Amino acid sequence: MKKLYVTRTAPNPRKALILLASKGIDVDDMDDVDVIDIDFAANEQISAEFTKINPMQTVPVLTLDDGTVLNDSQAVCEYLDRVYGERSVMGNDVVQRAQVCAMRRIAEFEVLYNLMLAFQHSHPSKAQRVEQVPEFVQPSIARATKAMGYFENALVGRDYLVGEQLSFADIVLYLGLDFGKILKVDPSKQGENLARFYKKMNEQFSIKNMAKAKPVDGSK
Ligand SMILES: N[C@@H](CCC(=O)N[C@@H](CS)C(=O)NCC(=O)O)C(=O)O
Repeated sequence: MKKLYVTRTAPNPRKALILLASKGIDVDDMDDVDVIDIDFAANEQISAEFTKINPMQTVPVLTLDDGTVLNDSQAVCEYLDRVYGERSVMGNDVVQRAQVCAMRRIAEFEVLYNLMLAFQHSHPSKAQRVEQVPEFVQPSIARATKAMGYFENALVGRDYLVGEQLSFADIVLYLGLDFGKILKVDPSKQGENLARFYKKMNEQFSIKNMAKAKPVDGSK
């Protein structure tokens, strides 16, 4: 059985969960994948058991039947995209794949990464993991919001960043915008096109809307 280690509230594992959901696949209902929830509040990501699986102590991680360990969200998503569902969210042809790659990297490195940096350097829960430099926080947020302007323009007259269908670039941009809320960067105030894009993505892929239905007795 393959194992997918995730924390359902964290952006990088959410990439994998949203990718599957966008293909109509319920991660908790896959025949050949067991989902293992890693609880950050209990520091499970730094436990000895999990460190053996991923010495980087991060999620997501996908382990395959032959023992292969994929310990990076892009690698996990490339694998899931090729193996499950009909349509690739990485692009329908060579040019689209390249366009999705470009947009995804800009969304990742300029928006999501800078906001994650701001969070890591400011949030008490990250103090043990990161040598916090408070001076990083505001410039990182400013860099992320500046890049949002690029996406605001890219979305003029369009529902998606590339082509006519949702791609992985949209998923990463959405996660960047959503993560901004933790740092009080309101995704509905970064331009009308981004606001429209965020609202539509959030209706489908918010943490709340994707929450695992738990039995009332809490046995699962
Ligand atoms: N390059 C890695 C980074 C993954 C990453 O940073 N994941 C975060 C969650 S979004 C994590 O596991 N953090 C652990 C922690 O903060 O202790 C990837 O994209 O998979």
